[in-house]
Amino acid sequence: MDYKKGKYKVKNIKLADEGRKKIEWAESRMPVMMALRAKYSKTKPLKGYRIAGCLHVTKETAVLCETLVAAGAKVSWSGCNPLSTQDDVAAALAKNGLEIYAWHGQDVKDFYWSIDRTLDMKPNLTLDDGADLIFTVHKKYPKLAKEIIGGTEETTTGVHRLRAMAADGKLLYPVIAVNDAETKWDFDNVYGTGQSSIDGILRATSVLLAGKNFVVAGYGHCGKGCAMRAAGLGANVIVTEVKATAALKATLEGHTVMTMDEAAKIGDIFITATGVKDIITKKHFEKMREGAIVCNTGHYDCEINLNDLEKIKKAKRTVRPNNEEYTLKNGKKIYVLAQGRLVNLAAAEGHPSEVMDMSFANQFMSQLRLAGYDKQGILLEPEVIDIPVTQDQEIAGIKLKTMGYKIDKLSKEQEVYMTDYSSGT
Ligand code: 3DD
Repeated sequence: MDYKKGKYKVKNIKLADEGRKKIEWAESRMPVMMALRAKYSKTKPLKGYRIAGCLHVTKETAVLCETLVAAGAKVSWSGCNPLSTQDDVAAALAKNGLEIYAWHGQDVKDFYWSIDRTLDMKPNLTLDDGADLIFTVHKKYPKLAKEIIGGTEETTTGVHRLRAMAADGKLLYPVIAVNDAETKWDFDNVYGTGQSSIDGILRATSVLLAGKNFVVAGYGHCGKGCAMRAAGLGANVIVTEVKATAALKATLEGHTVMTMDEAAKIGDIFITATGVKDIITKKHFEKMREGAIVCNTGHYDCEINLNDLEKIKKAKRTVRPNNEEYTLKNGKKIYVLAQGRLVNLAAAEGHPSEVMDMSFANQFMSQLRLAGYDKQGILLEPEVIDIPVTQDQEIAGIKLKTMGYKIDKLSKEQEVYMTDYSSGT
């Protein structure tokens, strides 16, 4: 398609060549996705399907988008966070004919305008990260929801919201919980978030982590990854939690556990990874040390209460890209990264390609699964659906193979033994 006639709105189409080099870099590190693209570009099982996507526009997402198109789908895309779009990647996608509405630094109006544009093509499949697209369909286009076969959801926060909606009987079409796939949750959320969040902090501050008191709020998969990688760089990791078992796991990993009220007094760097609002508020800011750095790696920007900070500041200025210095009335300076939005995608490039390879293989295969049900005339209940266990093993198997690893196989006798409850010691 001649991009001059194409439907898109990006920051600057001239950035396309730079973006294309980043996408090629990602392709060379996403062997599972490229294997799926090679396989399904021949049979085009998504021909006739229209996918509206709302997911961070990164070099890895570009590989997902172009693989969906290669498999025959018509795709229209928006970013799922106002600060996470990589403008050169968006330009490269537009120049290659993808319908895309995404640019870095959108305001909330732009953000929802972009989602609306992706719905102009009347999708029959949706692909979300944080469920803003599916909620827009439910709120503004309930009639369109009736035409939608199903959707997929990338992130923990989004799956939580959708499960609550389904429990309320409000979900209008089935959604596959991509986040809950073992080959997403146990890899992307832990190893991806761990590395990319540190990446964002270092790009925005270039501080030494060794010896610093590094406070992680939330010890779920994401918090665990951040704690692990900060400890690896020599930081003293402090974990705050509300769930006893999670806090206990943190102590057994060698991290210190305390309340945020206590951690606020001694922390040098704070990162929130809870999915809950108001984790760091006025009373915490007022206790913080001079020069404390505060950031978030949760999906929404609700975890650090910036309204509270505005109330107790006497000055604010941007000191580095994605790094705002707040001078408080008590004279101390606090540094907030990426305006409290997810620091890994707003101040860096998100998770590395190698780990997104598996997350997006789950997205791609889940879209194929929904199209497959449709072709068989199977109407699914409007609920949240899990990934089949076999899919996790299949994706992990392809990944291992591309890394040159071989694993053992159970013999027939061993398989029998596994299910034979009669044999004991
Ligand atoms: N996310 C993290 N890194 C990403 C990347 N490089 N491209 C696209 C999306 C990316 C966020 C989500 O994949 C997922 O980790 C989440 O749970 O939000």
